[in-house]
Amino acid sequence: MIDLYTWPTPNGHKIHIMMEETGLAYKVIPIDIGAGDQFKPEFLKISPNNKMPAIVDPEGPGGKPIALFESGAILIYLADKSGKFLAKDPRARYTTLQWLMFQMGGVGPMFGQAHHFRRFAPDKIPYAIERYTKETRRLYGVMDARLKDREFLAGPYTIADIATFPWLRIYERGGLKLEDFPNLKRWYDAIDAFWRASILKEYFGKEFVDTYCTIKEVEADRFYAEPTARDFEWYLRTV
Ligand SMILES: N[C@@H](CCC(=O)N[C@@H](CS)C(=O)NCC(=O)O)C(=O)O
Repeated sequence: MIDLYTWPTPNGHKIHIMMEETGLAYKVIPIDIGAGDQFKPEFLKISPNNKMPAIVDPEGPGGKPIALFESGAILIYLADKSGKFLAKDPRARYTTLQWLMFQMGGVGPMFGQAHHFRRFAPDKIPYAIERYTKETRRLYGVMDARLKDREFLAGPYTIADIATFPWLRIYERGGLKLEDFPNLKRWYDAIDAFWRASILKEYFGKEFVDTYCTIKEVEADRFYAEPTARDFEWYLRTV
């Protein structure tokens, strides 16, 4: 049983999706980043960068425990462990890793800054808003062009899509419209439909899905800034 240290943020959701899609056994250990759990010495031993998500797998390589932080590294590890969503064939594998790194180095940090300066910064700084909104729009364009002639970022559905999707779920924070990027929207809708219908719906029940996944909820910033009672209900169900 893998211990998953997490909180309902886009980086956390990457691993929630991966765990559910692979069917690996896991236990959630909430790291309430609003309350400062990420700075507790016991968590820093696992994640010295004081960020969630992180995992501890008691059955790591060589049958020995392994602790990992950084969602990209965790996704690669879980893909190798489960044999899913990351091909063994070198060409396909590197293509997936390339788009995973594109998410880790581009989409995550840049969207994060755009969301921060647009929605959360106490002062509205036009230079910062413009800079990160522009970069977010550019990254949308890169993905839209990539998805023009393939279903998913690396071809088949892989950890690159799993890493990217949670950041697109909150696209309204970036001040952009998915409708302006038709290939990206088609990709988003396909994963959204699958993720909601096949996994969350069955696993958590309709009420949870409807409340948790709607843009309305995201707009209210409840699922990120102030996890709801339902978020905690989810943890209780998964622990
Ligand atoms: N590159 C890291 C980023 C993780 C990250 O930024 N986590 C945030 C929440 S989404 C966090 O734990 N923040 C707490 C803090 O910085 O104190 C990853 O992908 O795992």
